[in-house]
Amino acid sequence: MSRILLLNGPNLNLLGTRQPEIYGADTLPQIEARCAERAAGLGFDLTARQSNHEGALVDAIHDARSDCAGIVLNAGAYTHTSIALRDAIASVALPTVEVHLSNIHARERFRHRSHIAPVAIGQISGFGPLGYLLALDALAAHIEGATG
Ligand code: CA2
Repeated sequence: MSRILLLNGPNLNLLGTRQPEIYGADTLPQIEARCAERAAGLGFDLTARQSNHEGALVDAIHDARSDCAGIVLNAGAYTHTSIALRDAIASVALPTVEVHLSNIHARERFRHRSHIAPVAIGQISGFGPLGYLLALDALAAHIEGATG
């Protein structure tokens, strides 16, 4: 079975503990479990990883080359700062869907710019944890050739 990498960046391990009005009440393990179920329904295995460290996220993206058909990525604040993550996505050339729990375009100006967006096949932002499931649907459809 093909595999998808679900990769979450800095501070997302704290989901469900603070700022539920922005990021929702679900914990990351709950989100990961729901994503694994959704992926299985779509015919994919799921590897879920999270790190607070930029280099570890780059390594996870590189590792995905060996066994993954695509990536769902919430790079957290690195979205707005990291050329290294952008380059990693571009270099592995795996279809990547960018996800944000909050609507980054409706928040502070510094969150409006994404370095990931130009190398992603699309961005889902503002739908809370549902966004991860929508991203899996979109990525599976893309991998199966149903979309551009
Ligand atoms: O909306 C998103 O998913 C973000 O990627 C979340 C990042 C933020 O820097 C991006 O601009 C948008 C921050 C994640 C912080 O996660 C927390 C979780 C629990 C409590 C506090 C922060």
